[in-house]
Amino acid sequence: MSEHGDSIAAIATPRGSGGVGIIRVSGADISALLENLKLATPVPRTASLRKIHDANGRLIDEVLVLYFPAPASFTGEDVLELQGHGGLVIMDMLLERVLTCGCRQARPGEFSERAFLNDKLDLVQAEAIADVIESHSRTAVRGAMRSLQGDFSRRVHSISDDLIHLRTHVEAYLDFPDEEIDTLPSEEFSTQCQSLERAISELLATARQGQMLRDGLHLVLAGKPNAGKSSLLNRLTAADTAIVSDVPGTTRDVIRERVHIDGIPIDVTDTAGLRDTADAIESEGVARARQELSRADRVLLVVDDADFSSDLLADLDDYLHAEVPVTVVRNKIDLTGRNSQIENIDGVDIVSMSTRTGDGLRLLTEHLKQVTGLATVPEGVFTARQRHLDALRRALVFVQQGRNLLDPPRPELLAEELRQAQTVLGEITGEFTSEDLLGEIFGSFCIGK
Ligand SMILES: Nc1nc2c(ncn2[C@@H]2O[C@H](COP(=O)(O)OP(=O)(O)OP(=O)(O)O)[C@@H](O)[C@H]2O)c(=O)[nH]1
Ligand SMILES: [Mg+2]
Repeated sequence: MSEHGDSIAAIATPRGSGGVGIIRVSGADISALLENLKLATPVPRTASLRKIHDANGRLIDEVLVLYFPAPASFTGEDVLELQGHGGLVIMDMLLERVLTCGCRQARPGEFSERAFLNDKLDLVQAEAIADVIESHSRTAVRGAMRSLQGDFSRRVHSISDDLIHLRTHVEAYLDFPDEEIDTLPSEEFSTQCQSLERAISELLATARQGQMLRDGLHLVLAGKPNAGKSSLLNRLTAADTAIVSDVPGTTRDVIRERVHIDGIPIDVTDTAGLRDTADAIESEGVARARQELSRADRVLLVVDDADFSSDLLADLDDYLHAEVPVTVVRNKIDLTGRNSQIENIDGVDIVSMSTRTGDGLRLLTEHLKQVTGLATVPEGVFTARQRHLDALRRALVFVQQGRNLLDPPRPELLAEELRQAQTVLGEITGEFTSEDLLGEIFGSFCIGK
């Protein structure tokens, strides 16, 4: 942690061979390190070519040195970057040399953690760094960059400011004797709470899209044996991912693949066909399928069009969870002669298609894009994480509960609910956070970040 201010070092570029490899160092004071490395203090923010020698004076590498003195650096401390030749061994030799000259190896995410602790970034922005690096689509990169630039944080702050304003107003009434409480402008408070609720709900909706953009839609393929689930997985991944055969009960293991549909990440999970079976292994497969069904964002219920009937759907109902939305796929229309189409019958989306010919596949993928809410990615969507959504939901509940305490007026309780709402919002940007949470967030970063 930064309160120690000790110097940390890590290889900041990926392990492997490349033109350039970078060693990053950060510390409250790196003058001792420079001295031990026999480097004259470099001109700040100017590249200079320097030789790095080992303890015996043998040349290790000639490197470009960049020096960012505190506080104008990424971490807010003195930062030194050594750009050497990007080879596995030479990078290890350089790092080892730096480590013996008064640094310790950085923990994963420790540079970003110091940047956060020194107020260079808030928590949302620090998380966005990881998201930018891990993004698998251009849309996700743009979303993560918006979070990194502070778009998400600004909206949290704006709600937080309104909350503080209302709190101050409400708290002004707390010291009033009971008889004067009648003067409490309950209606005005109620209106302000409602406008806060609206603002939080709107932010929640955008953040939900952002979370989908980052984590993807968790889609589970389910249905009777032989319906064509594995064939559909192979179509969606455009690869021979799962074994397909006309033997019912072919798939037993849960198979997960990530696909991108026009840049939208979708985690597709293929499962064992749902049926009662005496086969112990298949039965375990069905148990695992059930488990997957409970965790899905959406289920694609694949049925052989020849068997399609409302009875069949009712039959499978037992495996499904009321809160998980379902799209029915009437597969194998090449055999039944049905047209590919998408319909909504009694609120259930039904796609008719053939995984064999690919007819109707586009209807399905367009439908999946629609349900992610990312079909037309609105300008301004930013990446978000589950923990942000949880915090926004909790903040919303506190404000709603507060508003319910206005009739009869209980300003002290309202003030408490608003205080809690503000604390929860502060958890998003990191104004209020536990050591544990910070450890969890930064621990998931890679070393050198
Ligand atoms: N004609 C036709 N055959 C299909 C289609 N989709 C799948 N099949 C065939 O149906 C059989 C079963 O396909 P799978 O994809 O293995 O079915 P599954 O639902 O994964 O089956 P289990 O893993 O046993 O639960 C295979 O012989 C496929 O070639 C389709 O659209 N048209
Ligand atoms: Mg299968």
